[in-house]
Amino acid sequence: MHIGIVCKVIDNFGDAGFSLRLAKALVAMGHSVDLFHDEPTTFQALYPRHENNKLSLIDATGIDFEIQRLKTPELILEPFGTSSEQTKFRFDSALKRLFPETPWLLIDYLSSESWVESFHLSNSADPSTGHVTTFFYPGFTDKTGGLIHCDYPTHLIGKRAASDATSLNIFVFAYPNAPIRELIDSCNAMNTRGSDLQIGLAGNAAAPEQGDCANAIPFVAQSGFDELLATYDVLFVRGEDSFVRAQLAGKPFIWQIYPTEDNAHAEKLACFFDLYSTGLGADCKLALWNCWLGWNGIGSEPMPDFGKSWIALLPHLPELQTHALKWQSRLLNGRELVKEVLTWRSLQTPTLNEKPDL
Ligand code: TRH
Repeated sequence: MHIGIVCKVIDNFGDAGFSLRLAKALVAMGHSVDLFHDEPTTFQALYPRHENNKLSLIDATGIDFEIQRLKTPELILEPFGTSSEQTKFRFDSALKRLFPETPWLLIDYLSSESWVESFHLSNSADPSTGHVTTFFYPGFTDKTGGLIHCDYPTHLIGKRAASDATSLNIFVFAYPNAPIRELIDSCNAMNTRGSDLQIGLAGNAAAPEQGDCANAIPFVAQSGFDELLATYDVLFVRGEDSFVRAQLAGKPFIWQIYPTEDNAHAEKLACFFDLYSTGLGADCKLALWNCWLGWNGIGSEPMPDFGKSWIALLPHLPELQTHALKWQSRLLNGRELVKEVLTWRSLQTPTLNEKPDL
């Protein structure tokens, strides 16, 4: 099947990262994909080499859709539904005009809030054009669209952290407002007392200072990201895609959620934590939650020193590691997003637009 993916990059790496992962997984299943995007620099960083002829990355800002000869897609996927005025180039509109009969699936943000189950696979018709969009919700339960995990490298599954009790490699991929300095300072202090904590700072984190137990990690292509995470013992991740990959890695992790202006992210963080932490002992759960809150800057001012929450978490890492492997197995045996998308498409016959009841 030939599939179109519409990716409008709002910021950072997540919009492009998710779209690319989806495209590569579809191609690995034998489909061909045109991935239309508006941010060549970001895609260049994530996908520096042309790895497969069946995947075309198309800079939609540089083409005229009316004259371009495009192969008709049998399915169009629009991750994150950024077709609003947020983005400058409305190439989603051009594709809707060119291919009005193609089933269109809008893949929304990942959330563990309970409402996503009832909205998953609901339809909406544009009153002015009649174009039908179906809303697909990724998630952690069997009533959602699941997560992309078909691409997780099998040789990395079930790997335990290599380090002993005093040595720990910590991966940090965070937004600039995270208390990174407090994390580094507390690790520096632990090391003076005989520990061996080392921090790898990914993304555009500020450069470490002299004497810090931290170093900057060069950006790796997305195809090397899982391998990179696998070399660390604890993962600080953010947004959506690295958050999911940390869970698939089966490691203890601290999630910095993408902050929204309406503060809805605090509720989302708590919903996921409730789900994830089920089965942890009370002390471990509290220590982890304190770290998540502090790392996200959520709570009443003045915020407690993050370094203290972090140090309080360290004795719980063995329990968290065992828990993380159980969670990894639960996800890998749970719903797989790419398969769910294809199953949905196989049920759209002839197409949604031709269905008389819509
Ligand atoms: O970069 P993110 O914060 O992305 C986002 C965006 O803010 C976006 O608007 C929002 O929609 C989303 O979060 C929820 O974090 P995320 O989602 O983890 O994406 C990062 C991607 O970058 C992911 O695919 C992994 C990849 N990556 C690499 O391939 N190599 C690297 O070295 C690093 C650090 C990341």
